[in-house]
Amino acid sequence: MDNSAPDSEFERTAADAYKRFAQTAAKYLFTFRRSAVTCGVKPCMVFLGNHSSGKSSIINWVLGENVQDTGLAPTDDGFTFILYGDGPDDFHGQAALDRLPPEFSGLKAFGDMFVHGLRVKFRPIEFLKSVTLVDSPGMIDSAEKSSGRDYDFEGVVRALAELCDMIFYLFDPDKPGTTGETVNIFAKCLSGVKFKLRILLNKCDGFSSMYDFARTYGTLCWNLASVLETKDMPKIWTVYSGETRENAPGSLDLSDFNRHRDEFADVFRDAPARRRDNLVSQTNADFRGLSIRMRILNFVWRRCFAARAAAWLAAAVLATAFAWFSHSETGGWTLSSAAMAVCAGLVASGAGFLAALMAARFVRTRLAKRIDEVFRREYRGEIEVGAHEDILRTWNDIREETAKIVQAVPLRLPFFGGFARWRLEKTRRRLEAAGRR
Ligand SMILES: Nc1nc2c(ncn2[C@@H]2O[C@H](COP(=O)(O)OP(=O)(O)OP(=O)(O)O)[C@@H](O)[C@H]2O)c(=O)[nH]1
Ligand SMILES: [Mg+2]
Repeated sequence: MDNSAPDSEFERTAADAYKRFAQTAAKYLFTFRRSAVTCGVKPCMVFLGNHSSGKSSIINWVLGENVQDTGLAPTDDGFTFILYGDGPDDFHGQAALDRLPPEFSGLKAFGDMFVHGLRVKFRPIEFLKSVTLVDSPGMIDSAEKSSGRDYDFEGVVRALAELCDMIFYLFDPDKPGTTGETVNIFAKCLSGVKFKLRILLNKCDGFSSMYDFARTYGTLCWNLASVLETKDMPKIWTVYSGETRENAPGSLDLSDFNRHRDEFADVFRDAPARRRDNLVSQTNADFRGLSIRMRILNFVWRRCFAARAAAWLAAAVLATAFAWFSHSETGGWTLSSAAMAVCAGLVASGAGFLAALMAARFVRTRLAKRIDEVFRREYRGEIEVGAHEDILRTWNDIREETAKIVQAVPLRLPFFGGFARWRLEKTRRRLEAAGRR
């Protein structure tokens, strides 16, 4: 099945960089948001929203064919990828996962229950030659019994939000942003990827009056304001799916909704450029994040090394002092004084070992508590010259995890960590340059 688009030089450079630095990332316990880049993969659009908000219907409308089932009751219970294929072919579960581009292979980590619900549909539809669509199960209020999911739904949404190039978030007039799960997803899963978000108020053909529409639109804006951190109101496309409707006598004029629908359909034309932009910004964020993590952990490692060395040195001095004392007290080496010196040496080296352990632990606890200070100290130069917006944002994303690692996880880092970071920086600059071309 042909699911490829023309390779770009940037994709190849990025794919190569991810492969080369996978081991380094593992050493520094850094998880890339995008574990791999598959060259030539099509832009991917995911549809999220309340149950019955019309996700599947709008996908069918975009495709011009009824690919997805629709209905009033919660219809989709798993995620469905719709890709281009020579003939109609449906796959479920593990077979579906195996047919996804390798970029999505990390989804396996969400467990069997997620994989069981996964579907891949191949359709010979021209539109799918340029994009891949993902339909999702509708979000349900957590107060309702049926909202209990047997896999980490928010985790899957977060992973898809990272991997996909555009996120369409649908609301319908019945539930304009009032569902608990919707609020959660906005607050937790979409932070950092809101630039990919497109908000749709669907089923606009159902409004009976302007008053009705204004109240719903107002409620949606009110609810969004509490979860979106931006000061500006994002654009909300007011759309509906299905055939273009004529204005019914005495009902709301639909012409503006028709215009918005056309604008929404145009968004897909821009998809390849969007994928490239997303890849560029994601790889930048990934490699910048790894570089910061390396610099901070290398610093901590150096400090621990120094503390351990100091503890051992103290133990050695102690052992020598004991030996010297027993030698001078007895006026020369006797069997008993030599035995005493050996015993003192052993005790001192045991104490040295313990002291080294404790010193390293003390240093790590102290540095974990002052992790921001460590960061500011290491990045003093960059912060002083003012080119620090991106660095600060990336640090904000990884600081909590970095502090936990500094505090608790054993560090087995290379002695010349600075060299590995130099190599990484070189690759990062090459990626930046390739992204600008
Ligand atoms: N009037 C109107 N009804 C719509 C529109 N879109 C969907 N519907 C209806 O809304 C109901 C739910 O539509 P679906 O497309 O199944 O919604 P969904 O978001 O995929 O639902 P789940 O898969 O259960 O989350 C169906 O009965 C559709 O006919 C629309 O634009 N206008
Ligand atoms: Mg559906």
